[in-house]
Amino acid sequence: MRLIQTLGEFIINRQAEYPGATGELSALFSALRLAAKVVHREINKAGLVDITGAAGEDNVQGEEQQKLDVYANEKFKTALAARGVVCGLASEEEENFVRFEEGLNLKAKYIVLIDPLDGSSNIDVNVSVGTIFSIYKRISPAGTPVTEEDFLQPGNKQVAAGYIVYGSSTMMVYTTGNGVNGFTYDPTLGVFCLSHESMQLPEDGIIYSINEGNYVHFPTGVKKYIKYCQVEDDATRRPYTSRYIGSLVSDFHRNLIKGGIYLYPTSSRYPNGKLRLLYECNPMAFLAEQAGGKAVAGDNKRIMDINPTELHQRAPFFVGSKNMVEKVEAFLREFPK
Ligand code: AHM
Ligand code: MG
Repeated sequence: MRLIQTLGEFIINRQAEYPGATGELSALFSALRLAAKVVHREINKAGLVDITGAAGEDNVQGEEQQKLDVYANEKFKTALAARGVVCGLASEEEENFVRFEEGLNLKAKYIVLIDPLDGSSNIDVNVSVGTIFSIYKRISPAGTPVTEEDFLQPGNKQVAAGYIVYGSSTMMVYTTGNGVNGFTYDPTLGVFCLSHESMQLPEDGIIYSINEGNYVHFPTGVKKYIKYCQVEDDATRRPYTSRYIGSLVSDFHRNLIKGGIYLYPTSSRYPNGKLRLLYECNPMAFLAEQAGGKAVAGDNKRIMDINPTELHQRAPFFVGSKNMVEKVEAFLREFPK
């Protein structure tokens, strides 16, 4: 019988490979997976909330039901603040970064950037959503309050990044810069189990994911690429398949496993792109690169080399199979306007 390896065991085993590791990152991951389980539980009964509400009851926590993205934000924030290993957090749900200064937190070295519930507009229709996280070491000295500078670091400084996808099963996929591993949640045991070891993004794929409804607003290079995807050519397995969930985590996850490309370019509606650099693009870029893929904001513009200037900064985003991303870059190079 093959033994199950839980996420907790996997992290402890890996930690042994890093002499001098203090266990702080392991504690941080333990907070992430606890919050993930709570959010998983809540999302799984999202459709029931109105029913219990109609009976005049509060939800199971005895609280007034909150929007799930606010709920997820609170759960991750509370879990991360409780371990004494994180000194600050920035979230899509909060305008400013939050300082954790109680107890050991002030002296902690890690900061976390998070999108607690990405694609939350999909919840009402029972479509997968996700949590995205990105972890850095602070720049400011331990023992002092974190500053904005701690959060405005380029993606190439990430210590770890990952996501949780609340899909037909719930999974956590993460990297600490040493490959990408995926863990599927077994709700009967209450643990994440190693299910996808050393994930590799296929160099080529046949799936392209983009909100094609915005076609008229896209830059010419992107329009040309879309047309390229749709042309018949047996040698390159075209026309490709179009798949767009509208939930970055789910679209990325599918492409990671099957091979493909996700595109959110600039448009007249979103002149800088829609996705947020620090807690959407950078963590996905880190995962993509660690799995052998590529992530750029345009031709020859590596996402992880962008120096951020704002917490909620947006960036155009092209991520996925290396050869597919390079093809888009070629079109953007040829049609720069
Ligand atoms: P959100 O963080 O407000 O949920 O927005 C991010 C989401 C991504 O998950 C998704 O890929 C994209 O926005 C979809 O945008 P659009 O509806 O414009 O295609
Ligand atoms: Mg988001």
